[in-house]
Amino acid sequence: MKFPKCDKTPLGIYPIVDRAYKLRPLYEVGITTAQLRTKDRFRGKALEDEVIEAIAISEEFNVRFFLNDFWELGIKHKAYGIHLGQEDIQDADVKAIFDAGIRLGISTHTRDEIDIAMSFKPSYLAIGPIYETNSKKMVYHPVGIEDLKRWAKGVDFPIVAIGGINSNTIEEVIQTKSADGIAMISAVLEKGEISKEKIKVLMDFLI
Ligand code: 3NM
Repeated sequence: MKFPKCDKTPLGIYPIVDRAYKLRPLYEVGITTAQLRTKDRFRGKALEDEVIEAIAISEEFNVRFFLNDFWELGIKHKAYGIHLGQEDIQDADVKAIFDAGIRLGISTHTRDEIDIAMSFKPSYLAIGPIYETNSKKMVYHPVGIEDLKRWAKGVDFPIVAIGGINSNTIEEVIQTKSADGIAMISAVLEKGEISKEKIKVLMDFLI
């Protein structure tokens, strides 16, 4: 059981948003990978509607859309991929995700978690937090650039770097040549809304 790849184009700048309506402006400036991470904001029908909206917009723009956590809804509505944390991966029906032909991304924070994630043969694995971040309560020290490089050597799956990456730090992450994707929450926002200007600046680093 090996999860499908995410096609040959690098995942690139990979914004994570909390609302489906924030996806369209990302796609309008050329983002090709994104994630919806609503956490506890919605439940029931409101959550499902948000997922349906997110998948519809992503299909319209042919973007690789990953749904965080809600793997049953991801299967039901045919998301491009599902992203799970270390605990979620233990509880999820990973075979059902695989059987649905959906991609799988897994979060990791330590070398041991990388080994656990690799045992699932995912489509990518995320490593973080690379730097300090205020966007998520962190239990681990930042990984840093050197460990990112070191850990990446033993990983033969695409890596997504995450945590504290912004226009000041992205260059250093790119220089490691270890990350296929660079995920970020706060760096694409201005007062909580998507800033196309900030995204354009970030995307320019990848050219
Ligand atoms: N996961 P920002 S760090 C959602 O290390 C998330 O697994 C992380 O937000 C991990 O780009 C993180 O604002 C927050 O730092 C990323």
